[in-house]
Amino acid sequence: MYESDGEAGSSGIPNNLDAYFMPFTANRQFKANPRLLVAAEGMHYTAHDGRRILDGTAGLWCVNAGHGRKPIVEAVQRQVARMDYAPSFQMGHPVAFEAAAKLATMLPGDLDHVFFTNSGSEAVDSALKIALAYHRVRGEGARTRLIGRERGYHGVGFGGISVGGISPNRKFFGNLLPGIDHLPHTHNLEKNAFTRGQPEWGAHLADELERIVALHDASTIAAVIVEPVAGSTGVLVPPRGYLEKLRAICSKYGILLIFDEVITGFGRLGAAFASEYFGVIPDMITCAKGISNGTIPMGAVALRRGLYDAFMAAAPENSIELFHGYTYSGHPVAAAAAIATLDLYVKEGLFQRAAELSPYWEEAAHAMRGLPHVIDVRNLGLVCGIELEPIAGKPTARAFDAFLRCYEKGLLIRTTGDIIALSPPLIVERKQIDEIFGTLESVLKAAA
Ligand code: PXG
Repeated sequence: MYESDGEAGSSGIPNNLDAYFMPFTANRQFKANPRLLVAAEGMHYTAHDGRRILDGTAGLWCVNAGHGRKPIVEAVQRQVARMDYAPSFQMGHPVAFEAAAKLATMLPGDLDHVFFTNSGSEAVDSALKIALAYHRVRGEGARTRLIGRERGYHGVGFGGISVGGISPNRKFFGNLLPGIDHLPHTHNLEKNAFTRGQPEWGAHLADELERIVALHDASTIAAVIVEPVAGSTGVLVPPRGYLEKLRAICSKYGILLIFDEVITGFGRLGAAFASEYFGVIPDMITCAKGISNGTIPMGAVALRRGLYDAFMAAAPENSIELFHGYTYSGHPVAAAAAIATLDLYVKEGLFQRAAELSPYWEEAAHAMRGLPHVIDVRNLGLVCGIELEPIAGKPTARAFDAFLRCYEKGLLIRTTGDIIALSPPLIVERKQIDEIFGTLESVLKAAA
């Protein structure tokens, strides 16, 4: 049972749940029946009532090396004791430089410069700003349009929700950024349901970018941003050839291509980045989550060398090249966590491990086909989406019910709409894969 600092009642639940306005949560429903996690180790959480919960989602897609990993915990402890904080404007500290250099060795192609943020949302807004500023410093300041995609999730900053394609994340928040357009999403159950890996149908949807360019003219477009595999809206795997086409069209028109790899980075697909997995090199990569294994908040924008060089070439040596940054850019404790995390990924070969496990994962996921209300299963690397037929008039209810039942049975899954998303830590064992899908199977059968 969880021992609190005196604020919790005998149930292990804090006496006051009211003050905390919870993010992306049905606050009143949650507070009426709270689900609290109080400890974590390896593949498991401990719930407030003492139950062990198998983590089928790596937290929120971030704890790729598993929970409570000693080398990361100790690196954080050492760093916070040695130096808690140092300013990052016109000052520096060694740990941030080391973290950037280490990350650069992991990045594909000539993406070898790194700008640090504290989250994926900040990474996205930073990348969009860098894109605008890059064109401006090169004398193409008319390139101000940003192109996102329907069903894209790029965090919750104004830039991210503007290029994002999720209606509820946009409609409450006014006018958003001007000068945005969207590619169509690639999800199509009629053509692609139950595809293993990348679907054959849909590469032509990238040609919509040609239509958008024809409408606005390339000279007004700064960047295209997409998730290589869309995570939050339910694991949408790119059709074969789709990302290659986007790359070719962007190159043809001098438009920057940004891959938002907040979820796909750090081994989720069985390679360091999706960019490496698909063999398509963008101009910038945004990442976060797995960069520090979720221990300390951190995000980053990786840039190709030419972009960094353009900023350096455009301004006199004593002037600031990019008027952007955060108090906590390259925070020493986050940077220490990142260094230890990246070392651990390499030492344990976790990306390779994900690649080796992915056929087993694929089999286990597709065994869900035929269960009640399952209308699609899709997968890549160590991620899968299982789409359920919505209950008429009650969208999201069926998947949320499965989430609650799984939690009761000691399994954490994630749902979005009526889609179940699974993305375990990369240390997952085969028997735990069996347990994840075994529990899910029993829940889907029981709910039928
Ligand atoms: N881009 C992508 C592709 C993401 O998936 C963000 C940006 C924003 O990152 P921050 O660190 O600002 O949250 C994300 C975040 C889910 C879920 O269950 C996904 C995210 C966050 C929380 C829940 O789908 N992705």
